[in-house]
Amino acid sequence: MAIFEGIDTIKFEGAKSTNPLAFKFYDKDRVVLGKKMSEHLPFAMAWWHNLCAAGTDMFGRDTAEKSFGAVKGTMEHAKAKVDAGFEFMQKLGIEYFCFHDVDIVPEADDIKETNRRLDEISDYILEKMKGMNIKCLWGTANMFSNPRFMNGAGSTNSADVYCFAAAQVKKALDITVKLGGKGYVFWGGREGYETLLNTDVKFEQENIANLMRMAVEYGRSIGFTGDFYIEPKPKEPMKHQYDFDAATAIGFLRYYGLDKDFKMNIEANHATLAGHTFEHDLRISAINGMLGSIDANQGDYLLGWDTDEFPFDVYTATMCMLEVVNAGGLTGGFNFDAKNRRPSYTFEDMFEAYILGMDTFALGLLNAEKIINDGRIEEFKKQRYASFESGIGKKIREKKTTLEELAAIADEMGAPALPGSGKQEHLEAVINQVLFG
Ligand code: XLS
Ligand code: NI
Ligand code: NI
Repeated sequence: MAIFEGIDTIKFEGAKSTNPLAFKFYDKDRVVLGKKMSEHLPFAMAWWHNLCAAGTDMFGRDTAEKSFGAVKGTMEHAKAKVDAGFEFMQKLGIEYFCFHDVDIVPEADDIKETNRRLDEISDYILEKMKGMNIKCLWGTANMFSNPRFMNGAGSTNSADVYCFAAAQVKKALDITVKLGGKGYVFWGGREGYETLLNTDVKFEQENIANLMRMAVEYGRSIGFTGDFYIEPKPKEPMKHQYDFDAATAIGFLRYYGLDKDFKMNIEANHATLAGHTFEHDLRISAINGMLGSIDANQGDYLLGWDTDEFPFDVYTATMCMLEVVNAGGLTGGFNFDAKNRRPSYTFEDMFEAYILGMDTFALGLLNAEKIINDGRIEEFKKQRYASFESGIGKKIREKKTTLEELAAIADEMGAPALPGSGKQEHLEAVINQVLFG
C-alpha cells in the first residue's frame, strides 16, 4: 500500500506547466554538454531530514506527521521509513540516499543491540534495493546527538567515548559497504571547542586524524573502494569547529597524510557560514583534486545558522554547476541536506521541496551550459593573464626566474602600467544577458 497516496510519479512537464507536482526544468534524459541531465546530477535523499525530522525546533514540537503508520521509536517505524523513503525516491526518480546510523534505526542503550538492529534494517533495505535503481551514496555515523559526545567524538577528552566513536564508525562502515555506498562522510559535528581554557587543540586534532586513519585502514580491509569525505563547517554546534572550510580541511588531511583517501563533501550552507560563497569552497576543493560530493541546500543571509533550506537561488546553482562541470563532475552526488520549513508540514510539501531543489539544479546546469557555450567569461579570464604567456611572464609561469632578475627588470621599467580593468560589472552584465537574453 502506498504511503504517499494520491501522489503519482513526478514527470517532466516543461517550463509552462502549472502542475505543482511536475518538473519544470529537470528533464532527466535531456542531453546537456554531452551527458544526460541525470548523469550530471546524481541526486540523493537525506534520510534524516526527509524521513526523520518533523519540524521540531528550539521553541516547538513536531508539525509534520512522519510516523508512516507505525509507532515511533520501534523497528516497525524504522521499516516504515524505509518503505516511505523508497516510495518517495522512486516517485521522484532519485537514485541515491544518504544516512546516519541512527537515522535508520532507533538507538538502543547497548551498542550490541543497536548493531543488531542495523543488521536487520540493512537486510530490509537491501531487499528493497533489488530490482530498483536506488543506491546508497554515502553513510556516516551520528557522533553528535547522544550526550556522550558533548565534547566531541574524535576530539573527546574521554578515552571511553573515543572507543565508542570508533565502534560506531566501524559499524557505519560495515553498513555502508553492505549497501554498496560510494562514500563515507565525516562531518565533525562536535569536533571543535568552546574555550581554550579547557582544550588541548593539538591533541584533539591528532586524535581526530587517528580515528580517520583507523577508519581508512578498516574500510579498505573490508573492501570499501569509495571515497572518504570531510564535510567542512565553521561553527554550530561548537563555536570553533576544526574543519572550518575546504582550505582548512584540505590542509589538515595533507598534514596527516590522509589526502589520498579523502575528498570534500561541500555543503552550500556551511560554505556561507564560513564567510565564503558556495562556489568558493567548490573551487578550492576542485583545484586540490578533492571535489567529491555536495550537500545541496542553501542558507539565509539574514540568519547566522545552518537553516538547511531547499536550493532556490538559481544564480548560486549556476555558479555551482559551472564549478562542477569544469571540474569534470563529482565522484559523489547532490545530497539534499535540506528540510521543509516548519509550516510546510504536508506530504505534498515534501515532494514540492525536492522538485524545487531538482529544478533549481537543472536550471543551474542549463545556465552553465549557456555560459560555457557563450565563451566570453572564459575568454576574458584567459586574456586577463595574457602577460604570463610570453616574455618574462612566461618565464615566471615556468618558475625559471630569480628575485634578482625580476628586480632588475623592475628597475628598468619605471612605474609599471596598471594591470587592466577587472570589468566585474561588464562580466555580470554578460551573465544576465546570457541567462535572460
Ligand atoms: C550538519 C551536517 C550533517 C552532515 C552529516 O550540519 O550538514 O547533516 O551532512 O552528518
Ligand atoms: Ni550536510
Ligand atoms: Ni549542515
